[in-house]
Amino acid sequence: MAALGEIRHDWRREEVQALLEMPLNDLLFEAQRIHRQHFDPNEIQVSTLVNIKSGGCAEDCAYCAQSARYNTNLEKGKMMAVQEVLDKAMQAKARGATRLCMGAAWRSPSKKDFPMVLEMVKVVKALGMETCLTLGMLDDEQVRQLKEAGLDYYNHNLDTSEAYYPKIITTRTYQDRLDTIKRVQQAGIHVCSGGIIGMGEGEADRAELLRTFANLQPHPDSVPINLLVPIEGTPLAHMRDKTDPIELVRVIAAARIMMPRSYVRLSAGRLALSDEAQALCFMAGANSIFYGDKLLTTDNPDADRDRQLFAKLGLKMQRGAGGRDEEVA
Ligand code: SAM
Ligand code: DTB
Ligand code: SF4
Repeated sequence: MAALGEIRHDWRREEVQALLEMPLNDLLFEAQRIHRQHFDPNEIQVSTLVNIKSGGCAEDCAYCAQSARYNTNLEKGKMMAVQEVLDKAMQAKARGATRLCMGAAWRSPSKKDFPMVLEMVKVVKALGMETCLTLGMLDDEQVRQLKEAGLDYYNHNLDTSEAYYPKIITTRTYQDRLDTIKRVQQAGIHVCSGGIIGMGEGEADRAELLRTFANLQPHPDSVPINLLVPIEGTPLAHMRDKTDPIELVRVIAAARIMMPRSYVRLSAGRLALSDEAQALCFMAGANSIFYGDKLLTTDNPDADRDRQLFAKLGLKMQRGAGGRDEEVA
Protein backbone atom coordinates (compact mmCIF):
# COMPACT_ATOMS: atom_id res chain seq x y z
CA MET A 1 0.00 0.00 0.00
CA ALA A 2 1.25 3.53 -0.80
CA ALA A 3 2.01 5.82 2.18
CA LEU A 4 -1.24 6.81 3.85
CA GLY A 5 -2.18 10.48 3.88
CA GLU A 6 -1.41 11.43 0.28
CA ILE A 7 -4.15 13.11 -1.74
CA ARG A 8 -4.94 10.38 -4.29
CA HIS A 9 -7.65 9.65 -6.81
CA ASP A 10 -6.56 6.17 -7.87
CA TRP A 11 -7.76 3.96 -5.03
CA ARG A 12 -8.37 0.27 -5.74
CA ARG A 13 -11.10 -1.65 -3.97
CA GLU A 14 -8.66 -4.11 -2.36
CA GLU A 15 -6.71 -1.23 -0.80
CA VAL A 16 -9.88 0.20 0.70
CA GLN A 17 -10.96 -3.19 2.01
CA ALA A 18 -7.51 -3.59 3.57
CA LEU A 19 -8.04 -0.27 5.38
CA LEU A 20 -11.48 -1.33 6.62
CA GLU A 21 -9.96 -4.57 7.97
CA MET A 22 -6.94 -3.06 9.76
CA PRO A 23 -6.51 -3.70 13.49
CA LEU A 24 -8.66 -0.97 15.02
CA ASN A 25 -5.82 0.63 16.98
CA ASP A 26 -3.68 0.94 13.85
CA LEU A 27 -6.59 2.28 11.81
CA LEU A 28 -7.48 4.90 14.44
CA PHE A 29 -3.84 5.90 14.82
CA GLU A 30 -3.42 6.49 11.07
CA ALA A 31 -6.73 8.34 10.80
CA GLN A 32 -5.90 10.57 13.76
CA ARG A 33 -2.38 11.24 12.48
CA ILE A 34 -3.74 12.36 9.10
CA HIS A 35 -6.59 14.29 10.68
CA ARG A 36 -4.10 16.36 12.70
CA GLN A 37 -2.18 17.33 9.55
CA HIS A 38 -5.21 19.18 8.19
CA PHE A 39 -7.56 20.07 11.03
CA ASP A 40 -7.70 21.18 14.64
CA PRO A 41 -8.45 17.76 16.25
CA ASN A 42 -10.62 19.36 18.93
CA GLU A 43 -12.89 21.36 16.66
CA ILE A 44 -16.25 20.28 15.24
CA GLN A 45 -18.26 22.02 12.54
CA VAL A 46 -22.00 22.04 13.28
CA SER A 47 -24.88 22.45 10.82
CA THR A 48 -28.60 22.51 11.54
CA LEU A 49 -31.10 20.77 9.25
CA VAL A 50 -34.46 22.21 8.22
CA ASN A 51 -36.97 20.22 6.18
CA ILE A 52 -38.38 22.90 3.88
CA LYS A 53 -40.71 20.45 2.10
CA SER A 54 -41.69 17.27 3.88
CA GLY A 55 -43.06 13.98 2.48
CA GLY A 56 -44.95 12.99 -0.66
CA CYS A 57 -41.77 12.26 -2.64
CA ALA A 58 -42.13 10.35 -5.92
CA GLU A 59 -38.85 8.42 -5.47
CA ASP A 60 -38.64 4.94 -3.94
CA CYS A 61 -35.51 5.18 -1.73
CA ALA A 62 -35.97 2.14 0.53
CA TYR A 63 -34.71 3.92 3.67
CA CYS A 64 -36.79 7.06 3.41
CA ALA A 65 -39.68 8.25 5.59
CA GLN A 66 -40.61 10.77 2.89
CA SER A 67 -41.30 8.49 -0.07
CA ALA A 68 -44.99 8.56 -1.05
CA ARG A 69 -44.70 4.83 -1.84
CA TYR A 70 -44.48 3.70 1.77
CA ASN A 71 -46.94 4.09 4.60
CA THR A 72 -44.75 5.83 7.15
CA ASN A 73 -47.35 7.96 8.96
CA LEU A 74 -45.77 11.12 7.62
CA GLU A 75 -48.11 13.70 6.17
CA LYS A 76 -47.19 15.45 2.98
CA GLY A 77 -46.45 19.05 3.98
CA LYS A 78 -46.52 22.29 2.02
CA MET A 79 -43.33 24.13 1.26
CA MET A 80 -42.16 26.18 4.23
CA ALA A 81 -42.51 29.97 3.98
CA VAL A 82 -39.29 31.99 3.65
CA GLN A 83 -40.03 33.73 6.96
CA GLU A 84 -40.25 30.40 8.80
CA VAL A 85 -36.91 29.31 7.36
CA LEU A 86 -35.43 32.61 8.48
CA ASP A 87 -36.81 32.10 12.01
CA LYS A 88 -35.29 28.62 12.16
CA ALA A 89 -31.98 29.95 10.87
CA MET A 90 -31.90 32.62 13.58
CA GLN A 91 -32.62 30.02 16.29
CA ALA A 92 -29.91 27.74 14.91
CA LYS A 93 -27.41 30.59 14.76
CA ALA A 94 -28.20 31.61 18.33
CA ARG A 95 -27.40 28.05 19.45
CA GLY A 96 -24.05 28.13 17.66
CA ALA A 97 -24.71 26.51 14.27
CA THR A 98 -22.70 28.06 11.45
CA ARG A 99 -24.51 26.44 8.52
CA LEU A 100 -28.17 25.82 7.71
CA CYS A 101 -28.84 22.75 5.59
CA MET A 102 -32.25 22.96 3.90
CA GLY A 103 -33.71 19.71 2.57
CA ALA A 104 -36.73 19.05 0.34
CA ALA A 105 -38.44 15.73 -0.43
CA TRP A 106 -38.14 16.12 -4.18
CA ARG A 107 -36.75 14.08 -7.06
CA SER A 108 -35.70 17.51 -8.40
CA PRO A 109 -36.95 21.06 -7.81
CA SER A 110 -39.90 22.30 -9.89
CA LYS A 111 -39.94 25.60 -11.84
CA LYS A 112 -42.67 26.86 -9.53
CA ASP A 113 -40.82 26.22 -6.25
CA PHE A 114 -37.29 27.11 -7.30
CA PRO A 115 -37.50 30.93 -6.92
CA MET A 116 -38.55 30.47 -3.26
CA VAL A 117 -35.51 28.28 -2.65
CA LEU A 118 -33.24 30.97 -4.11
CA GLU A 119 -34.86 33.47 -1.78
CA MET A 120 -34.20 31.18 1.22
CA VAL A 121 -30.51 30.97 0.31
CA LYS A 122 -30.28 34.75 0.12
CA VAL A 123 -31.99 35.46 3.46
CA VAL A 124 -29.99 32.83 5.35
CA LYS A 125 -26.73 34.10 3.86
CA ALA A 126 -27.67 37.64 4.85
CA LEU A 127 -27.69 36.41 8.47
CA GLY A 128 -24.03 35.54 8.10
CA MET A 129 -24.62 31.77 8.03
CA GLU A 130 -23.33 29.30 5.45
CA THR A 131 -26.02 27.70 3.32
CA CYS A 132 -26.47 24.12 2.16
CA LEU A 133 -29.33 22.67 0.11
CA THR A 134 -30.41 19.14 -0.70
CA LEU A 135 -33.20 19.13 -3.28
CA GLY A 136 -32.52 16.09 -5.49
CA MET A 137 -31.21 16.26 -9.05
CA LEU A 138 -30.29 19.62 -10.61
CA ASP A 139 -29.83 20.81 -14.20
CA ASP A 140 -27.22 23.28 -15.48
CA GLU A 141 -29.49 26.32 -15.24
CA GLN A 142 -30.46 25.51 -11.65
CA VAL A 143 -26.85 25.17 -10.46
CA ARG A 144 -26.03 28.46 -12.19
CA GLN A 145 -28.84 30.24 -10.35
CA LEU A 146 -27.89 28.66 -7.03
CA LYS A 147 -24.30 29.81 -7.41
CA GLU A 148 -25.53 33.31 -8.27
CA ALA A 149 -27.74 33.32 -5.15
CA GLY A 150 -24.62 32.57 -3.08
CA LEU A 151 -25.19 28.90 -2.16
CA ASP A 152 -22.16 27.48 -0.33
CA TYR A 153 -22.82 23.69 -0.30
CA TYR A 154 -25.05 21.23 -2.14
CA ASN A 155 -25.72 17.83 -0.56
CA HIS A 156 -26.37 14.93 -2.92
CA ASN A 157 -25.53 11.47 -1.61
CA LEU A 158 -24.54 8.35 -3.52
CA ASP A 159 -25.87 6.39 -0.53
CA THR A 160 -24.15 3.06 -1.32
CA SER A 161 -22.06 1.23 -3.94
CA GLU A 162 -23.18 1.21 -7.57
CA ALA A 163 -23.74 -2.57 -7.30
CA TYR A 164 -25.98 -2.37 -4.21
CA TYR A 165 -27.79 0.81 -5.29
CA PRO A 166 -30.54 -0.94 -7.37
CA LYS A 167 -31.59 -2.85 -4.22
CA ILE A 168 -32.22 0.53 -2.54
CA ILE A 169 -33.44 2.89 -5.29
CA THR A 170 -34.93 2.09 -8.70
CA THR A 171 -36.39 5.46 -9.74
CA ARG A 172 -33.08 7.13 -10.64
CA THR A 173 -29.66 5.81 -11.55
CA TYR A 174 -26.24 6.06 -9.98
CA GLN A 175 -25.12 7.95 -13.06
CA ASP A 176 -27.93 10.52 -12.53
CA ARG A 177 -26.48 11.16 -9.08
CA LEU A 178 -22.89 11.41 -10.34
CA ASP A 179 -24.03 13.85 -13.06
CA THR A 180 -25.61 16.21 -10.52
CA ILE A 181 -22.51 16.05 -8.31
CA LYS A 182 -20.35 16.96 -11.31
CA ARG A 183 -22.59 19.91 -12.26
CA VAL A 184 -22.44 21.25 -8.72
CA GLN A 185 -18.66 20.86 -8.62
CA GLN A 186 -18.21 22.57 -11.99
CA ALA A 187 -20.38 25.51 -10.92
CA GLY A 188 -17.98 26.15 -8.02
CA ILE A 189 -20.41 25.14 -5.28
CA HIS A 190 -18.95 22.98 -2.49
CA VAL A 191 -20.04 19.36 -2.80
CA CYS A 192 -21.38 17.44 0.18
CA SER A 193 -21.83 13.78 -0.71
CA GLY A 194 -21.89 10.67 1.40
CA GLY A 195 -23.80 7.51 2.14
CA ILE A 196 -25.62 5.29 4.58
CA ILE A 197 -24.32 2.24 6.36
CA GLY A 198 -26.55 -0.44 7.83
CA MET A 199 -28.77 -1.11 4.81
CA GLY A 200 -27.61 -4.73 4.46
CA GLU A 201 -24.60 -3.87 2.29
CA GLY A 202 -21.36 -5.81 2.58
CA GLU A 203 -17.84 -4.61 3.25
CA ALA A 204 -17.12 -4.59 -0.49
CA ASP A 205 -20.03 -2.16 -1.01
CA ARG A 206 -18.69 0.17 1.67
CA ALA A 207 -15.24 -0.02 0.10
CA GLU A 208 -16.68 0.77 -3.35
CA LEU A 209 -18.65 3.74 -2.04
CA LEU A 210 -15.55 5.20 -0.39
CA ARG A 211 -13.48 4.45 -3.49
CA THR A 212 -15.99 6.29 -5.71
CA PHE A 213 -15.78 9.42 -3.55
CA ALA A 214 -12.02 9.35 -3.15
CA ASN A 215 -11.54 8.92 -6.90
CA LEU A 216 -13.60 12.05 -7.66
CA GLN A 217 -11.37 15.01 -8.53
CA PRO A 218 -11.51 17.00 -6.37
CA HIS A 219 -12.76 15.04 -3.36
CA PRO A 220 -16.19 16.11 -2.03
CA ASP A 221 -15.64 18.94 0.47
CA SER A 222 -17.94 17.25 2.96
CA VAL A 223 -18.69 13.53 3.33
CA PRO A 224 -21.71 12.68 5.50
CA ILE A 225 -21.69 9.13 6.87
CA ASN A 226 -25.21 8.22 7.98
CA LEU A 227 -26.09 5.21 10.10
CA LEU A 228 -29.47 3.99 8.83
CA VAL A 229 -32.36 5.24 10.96
CA PRO A 230 -34.87 2.43 10.36
CA ILE A 231 -38.31 3.86 9.57
CA GLU A 232 -41.53 1.88 10.19
CA GLY A 233 -43.33 1.23 6.92
CA THR A 234 -40.22 1.34 4.70
CA PRO A 235 -38.62 -1.80 3.22
CA LEU A 236 -35.65 -1.31 5.61
CA ALA A 237 -37.73 -1.05 8.80
CA HIS A 238 -36.40 -4.43 9.98
CA MET A 239 -32.75 -3.29 9.92
CA ARG A 240 -32.80 -2.01 13.50
CA ASP A 241 -29.65 -2.73 15.59
CA LYS A 242 -28.07 -4.70 12.77
CA THR A 243 -24.89 -2.61 12.56
CA ASP A 244 -22.11 -2.69 15.12
CA PRO A 245 -21.00 0.92 15.83
CA ILE A 246 -17.37 -0.22 15.40
CA GLU A 247 -18.16 -0.77 11.70
CA LEU A 248 -19.27 2.86 11.50
CA VAL A 249 -16.01 3.91 13.18
CA ARG A 250 -14.06 1.94 10.58
CA VAL A 251 -15.88 3.58 7.65
CA ILE A 252 -15.28 7.05 9.13
CA ALA A 253 -11.58 6.32 9.66
CA ALA A 254 -11.19 5.04 6.10
CA ALA A 255 -12.98 8.16 4.78
CA ARG A 256 -10.60 10.36 6.80
CA ILE A 257 -7.52 8.53 5.49
CA MET A 258 -8.71 8.57 1.86
CA MET A 259 -10.00 12.17 1.84
CA PRO A 260 -7.61 13.94 4.25
CA ARG A 261 -8.86 17.49 3.65
CA SER A 262 -12.61 16.80 3.57
CA TYR A 263 -14.97 17.31 6.45
CA VAL A 264 -16.32 13.91 7.48
CA ARG A 265 -19.75 14.26 9.05
CA LEU A 266 -21.09 11.85 11.66
CA SER A 267 -24.65 12.28 10.38
CA ALA A 268 -27.94 10.45 10.96
CA GLY A 269 -28.12 7.74 13.61
CA ARG A 270 -26.39 9.42 16.56
CA LEU A 271 -29.31 8.69 18.90
CA ALA A 272 -28.46 5.00 18.56
CA LEU A 273 -24.82 5.63 19.55
CA SER A 274 -23.39 5.86 23.07
CA ASP A 275 -21.16 8.80 24.00
CA GLU A 276 -18.24 6.37 23.81
CA ALA A 277 -19.11 5.29 20.27
CA GLN A 278 -19.42 8.93 19.19
CA ALA A 279 -16.06 9.70 20.83
CA LEU A 280 -14.50 6.91 18.76
CA CYS A 281 -16.07 8.41 15.61
CA PHE A 282 -14.45 11.77 16.44
CA MET A 283 -11.15 10.03 17.11
CA ALA A 284 -11.50 8.33 13.71
CA GLY A 285 -11.65 11.77 12.09
CA ALA A 286 -15.32 12.77 12.04
CA ASN A 287 -15.28 16.55 12.43
CA SER A 288 -18.81 17.68 11.79
CA ILE A 289 -22.31 16.79 12.98
CA PHE A 290 -25.94 17.82 12.57
CA TYR A 291 -26.88 19.90 15.59
CA GLY A 292 -30.44 20.45 16.83
CA ASP A 293 -33.17 18.10 17.99
CA LYS A 294 -34.46 17.12 14.54
CA LEU A 295 -32.85 15.74 11.40
CA LEU A 296 -35.39 15.88 8.55
CA THR A 297 -38.24 13.76 9.92
CA THR A 298 -36.53 11.86 12.76
CA ASP A 299 -35.02 12.87 16.10
CA ASN A 300 -31.43 13.89 16.78
CA PRO A 301 -29.79 14.51 20.18
CA ASP A 302 -30.90 17.95 21.36
CA ALA A 303 -28.46 20.85 21.40
CA ASP A 304 -27.99 20.80 25.21
CA ARG A 305 -27.10 17.12 25.09
CA ASP A 306 -24.51 17.76 22.38
CA ARG A 307 -23.02 20.69 24.25
CA GLN A 308 -22.60 18.40 27.29
CA LEU A 309 -20.95 15.78 25.11
CA PHE A 310 -18.60 18.38 23.59
CA ALA A 311 -17.71 19.68 27.06
CA LYS A 312 -17.00 16.15 28.28
CA LEU A 313 -14.71 15.50 25.31
CA GLY A 314 -13.08 18.96 25.31
CA LEU A 315 -14.38 19.69 21.82
CA LYS A 316 -15.19 23.19 20.64
CA MET A 317 -17.72 24.16 18.03
CA GLN A 318 -16.22 25.80 14.98
CA ARG A 319 -17.21 29.41 14.45
CA GLY A 320 -18.00 30.82 11.01
CA ALA A 321 -15.19 31.14 8.46
CA GLY A 322 -12.42 33.32 9.88
CA GLY A 323 -14.12 33.57 13.26
CA ARG A 324 -12.98 32.72 16.74
CA ASP A 325 -13.51 29.26 18.21
CA GLU A 326 -15.93 29.03 21.07
CA GLU A 327 -15.10 26.90 24.09
CA VAL A 328 -18.26 25.05 25.04
CA ALA A 329 -18.79 25.07 28.77
N1 SAM B 1 -34.69 14.38 -1.73
C1 SAM B 1 -33.33 14.75 -1.76
C2 SAM B 1 -32.42 13.62 -2.15
O1 SAM B 1 -32.77 12.46 -1.98
O2 SAM B 1 -31.33 13.92 -2.63
C3 SAM B 1 -32.82 15.35 -0.47
C4 SAM B 1 -33.19 14.79 0.87
S1 SAM B 1 -32.66 13.14 1.26
C5 SAM B 1 -33.67 12.79 2.64
C6 SAM B 1 -31.00 13.30 1.82
C7 SAM B 1 -30.26 12.08 2.31
O3 SAM B 1 -30.64 11.74 3.62
C8 SAM B 1 -30.42 10.77 1.55
O4 SAM B 1 -29.66 10.74 0.38
C9 SAM B 1 -29.92 9.75 2.57
O5 SAM B 1 -28.54 9.53 2.43
C10 SAM B 1 -30.23 10.43 3.91
N2 SAM B 1 -31.30 9.71 4.61
C11 SAM B 1 -32.62 9.78 4.33
N3 SAM B 1 -33.32 8.97 5.14
C12 SAM B 1 -32.42 8.35 5.96
C13 SAM B 1 -32.55 7.38 7.00
N4 SAM B 1 -33.73 6.87 7.34
N5 SAM B 1 -31.43 6.98 7.63
C14 SAM B 1 -30.21 7.49 7.27
N6 SAM B 1 -30.05 8.40 6.28
C15 SAM B 1 -31.14 8.82 5.62
C1 DTB C 1 -27.34 13.57 5.01
O1 DTB C 1 -26.41 12.87 4.54
N1 DTB C 1 -28.06 13.22 6.06
C2 DTB C 1 -29.09 14.21 6.33
C3 DTB C 1 -28.77 15.30 5.28
N2 DTB C 1 -27.69 14.74 4.53
C4 DTB C 1 -29.84 15.84 4.45
C5 DTB C 1 -30.45 13.67 6.36
C6 DTB C 1 -30.65 12.55 7.37
C7 DTB C 1 -32.07 12.13 7.37
C8 DTB C 1 -32.37 11.11 8.42
C9 DTB C 1 -33.74 10.59 8.38
C10 DTB C 1 -34.84 11.58 8.59
O2 DTB C 1 -34.77 12.43 9.52
O3 DTB C 1 -35.86 11.49 7.88
FE1 SF4 D 1 -37.32 11.42 -1.95
FE2 SF4 D 1 -34.88 12.14 -1.14
FE3 SF4 D 1 -36.42 10.50 0.37
FE4 SF4 D 1 -35.40 9.59 -1.90
S1 SF4 D 1 -34.24 10.28 -0.09
S2 SF4 D 1 -37.54 9.32 -1.21
S3 SF4 D 1 -35.45 11.41 -3.20
S4 SF4 D 1 -36.82 12.61 -0.12
